[in-house]
Amino acid sequence: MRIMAASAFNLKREVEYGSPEQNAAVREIVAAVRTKGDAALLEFTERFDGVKLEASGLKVTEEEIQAAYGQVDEEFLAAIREAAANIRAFHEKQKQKSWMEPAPDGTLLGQIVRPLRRVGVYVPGGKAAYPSSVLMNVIPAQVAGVPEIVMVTPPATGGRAGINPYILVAAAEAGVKEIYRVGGAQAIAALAYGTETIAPVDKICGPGNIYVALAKREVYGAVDIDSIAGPSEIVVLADGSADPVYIAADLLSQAEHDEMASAVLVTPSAGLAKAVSDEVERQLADLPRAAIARKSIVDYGAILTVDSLDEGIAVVNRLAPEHLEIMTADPLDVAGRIENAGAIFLGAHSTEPVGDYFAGPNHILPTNGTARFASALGVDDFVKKSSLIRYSREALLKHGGKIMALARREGLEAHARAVEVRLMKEQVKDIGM
Ligand code: HSO
Ligand code: ZN
Repeated sequence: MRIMAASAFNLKREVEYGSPEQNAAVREIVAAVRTKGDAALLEFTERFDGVKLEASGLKVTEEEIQAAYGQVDEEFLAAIREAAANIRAFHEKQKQKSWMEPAPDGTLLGQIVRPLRRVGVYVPGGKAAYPSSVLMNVIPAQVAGVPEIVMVTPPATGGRAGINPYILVAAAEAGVKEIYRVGGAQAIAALAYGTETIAPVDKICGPGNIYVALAKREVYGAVDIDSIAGPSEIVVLADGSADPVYIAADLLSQAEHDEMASAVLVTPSAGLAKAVSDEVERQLADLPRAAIARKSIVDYGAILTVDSLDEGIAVVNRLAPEHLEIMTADPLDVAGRIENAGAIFLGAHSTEPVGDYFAGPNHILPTNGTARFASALGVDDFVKKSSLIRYSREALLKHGGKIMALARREGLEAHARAVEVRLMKEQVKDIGM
């Protein structure tokens, strides 16, 4: 792994906006689904997934879900159940309450928090189909109180209409009752605009390939979407006391996600830098996904040397990583000085997979430096708020003049008069005429 001065490192990955051809293809698919509904879904499913379906085959049946339970092992089932319980418990703490505040003059102000009515979760097919991500998308929506959560996922390619049993079991365990066998841009269009079989949703979330990402951008506005995730990132901030074997393992755990993933160590210890570099090489040797991990390490990975822990903290804040692991003498103290990071893992035993799968916090996190302003997916992403305003007669008499003054300065006379008609009538009553 390259070892370099932190000042020389610049993690720049272009956000993918797709080629003009890809954009045009997506626009065409979305328009076709919007006008032709199920017929277009079936046509695209045959063309892109090589699977010929009837409209009645779009919905995954209860029997298929039960059959999926027969295909997964007990160890997986027990682990995913415990993970789901942890994720649920963590997100319960994020819930915001509606509130109302009356004032002595009869004014009442407040905010009503309500869940979105219907949410669609996209789950990619193939190798990137992660049961853990099903839980991370679905559970916050459920905790928010969303009554209808639907999932879409492409059928296995090459004529088999089946869906990965681990995905189906994760969905069922999370409580999803409505699953459709459709993927790609066509699935996003169906969720946004609805078809004969799939009712439209209010928000679409979940990761997907470039066509899915472009389709989400295309339908944004008609529905809400989550942020479009970039490749995974890990930064480890460690001093000379940290174990190089652990650090190398953790860097590789994220490098194996994607050739464009980024794994970075920041350290003031030259000894640790060298030891981790050697250890990464050693561990790469027998990693099943070594080809992907190696490319990620070579292209986007680095060991950054700094003069002090303080400089290391400044570097981390500049990188604003999706995941940060702190392996120093006092990790909690360092965490207090981190301004930008999606999730922070403290100490030698909090390896990132603990959070990816099990601890409870969400693993859908801001990437590509967006931790400067964005947060983990959570309950807030599945609620909306209505403001509540009640003015009493007394309050309007007291403040009406100020409101009229503001309205007239904006040249909005009808606004002023909506107040004025009330003031006139009420003042007339007061004088007793
Ligand atoms: N590290 C990924 C999440 C994940 N890891 C899913 C394993 N499965 C992005 O935070
Ligand atoms: Zn991961």
